[in-house]
Amino acid sequence: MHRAHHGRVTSADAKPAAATILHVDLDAFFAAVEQRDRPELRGRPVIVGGGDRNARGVVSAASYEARVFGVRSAMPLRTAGALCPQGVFLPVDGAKYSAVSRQVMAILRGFTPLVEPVSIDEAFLDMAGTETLHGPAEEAAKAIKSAIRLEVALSASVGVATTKLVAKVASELRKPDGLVIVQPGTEAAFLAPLPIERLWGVGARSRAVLSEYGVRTIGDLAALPADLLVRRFGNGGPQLAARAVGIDPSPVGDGAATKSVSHEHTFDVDTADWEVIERTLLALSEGVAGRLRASGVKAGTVAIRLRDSDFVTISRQRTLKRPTDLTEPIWRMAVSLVRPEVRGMRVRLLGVGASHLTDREQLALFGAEDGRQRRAVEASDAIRERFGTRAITRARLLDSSVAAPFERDFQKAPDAPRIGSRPPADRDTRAVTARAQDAGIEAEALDTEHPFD
Ligand code: DCP
Ligand code: MG
Repeated sequence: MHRAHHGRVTSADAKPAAATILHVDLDAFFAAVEQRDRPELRGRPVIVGGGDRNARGVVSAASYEARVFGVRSAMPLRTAGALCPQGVFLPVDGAKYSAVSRQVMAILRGFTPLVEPVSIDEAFLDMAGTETLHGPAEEAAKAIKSAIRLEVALSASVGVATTKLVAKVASELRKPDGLVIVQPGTEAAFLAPLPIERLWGVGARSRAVLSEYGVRTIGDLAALPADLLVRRFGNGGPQLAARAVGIDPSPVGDGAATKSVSHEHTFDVDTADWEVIERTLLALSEGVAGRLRASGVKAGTVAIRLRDSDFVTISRQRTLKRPTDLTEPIWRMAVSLVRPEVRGMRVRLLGVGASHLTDREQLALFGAEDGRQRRAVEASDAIRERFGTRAITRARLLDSSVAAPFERDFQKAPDAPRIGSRPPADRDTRAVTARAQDAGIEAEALDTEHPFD
């Protein structure tokens, strides 16, 4: 009889782990905030993004009234305008939404210290050990939903399960205002009938491979022979099989364990144009530096990742003279690491990462600060928070085809699960995919010191 010493008990003879993990996701977040603040918009189709049905750009959020017309996030505003002529189009008020986001995260932290924000409007919580305070996780979930309604007048959907993966799938199932509890031991049965698109962490590329085998539901995937998955997905195969039955060992982390941050961009068309490569590195470095600043840490090491048209991938990393959270030094280092490698290569993917993170306060003791540059950067962060990412963009980025990193910069750790040695672009969750269309960039924060494995 074997029982795990730590964490979840997995052996068959043991009692299944309790469902203590919650995934909380606000409903139609940006649109709901606008409807909250302007009662005349309640019950009407509200579309946030651009502020004008004829504007360029995409929909950030659509109220559920607008979704009836087929309007969705990441859809061009003009398409939304055509689908929903009576829609109310509003600009993105990034500062307001991030302030509300912070309020919501604070409410969540009132229920458990183990809160892992995933994006501006969603977080994982682990309620283990809070039962005497909040009762079983189901009760806690209800209390959290009412607290959010009472304190910030918004509605949230919650999934409760034994793993982050299943909780995430569960919260999406009955939106808006949903509460879905998946009892321990029923994870595989819960997932089986759902379309494979719902399986968090399985990207479009993997799905394309799986469709060759007629996989439409998560249950179809669970039924595939293990050796086939290994043949087609390598190291990722076993993890894919595990995810199909709801197994996900990743703990709810409060971000303290984040050891590196990275941003990646896959080009629509592979490029050998050094101008484009340099600009892309700048956009990526800006994203990485923004995330470092948001978490109050500096990086000692910069890493790059480079993939060519033949999918050959290389990583290089080098230590900085002094740790930084500024775009410029990260970009310079990234450029110097990439330059010698690209000769004639058609680049498919570029990544910039930062690791060996240290607390900013710790560093300030050593006086390793460039005051002027810091003040400029902090001013631009403030503007970014007030007006959204696009308000401030370096001249070099202006004519770039690469969008500025999405305004989640100031949020913590947007994270996509990693599946083994995953084929490229395989980590897109629904949320990350949607945003990646907006930003053209994927981001992650990892608990490893090697941003690119
Ligand atoms: N967002 C964005 N661009 C995207 C996707 C999302 O700007 N392509 C922003 C607007 C959303 C917020 O992030 O309101 C949260 O994203 P969600 O995916 O959680 O979408 P919603 O909260 O709007 O709707 P749902 O009720 O489906 O969660
Ligand atoms: Mg949401």
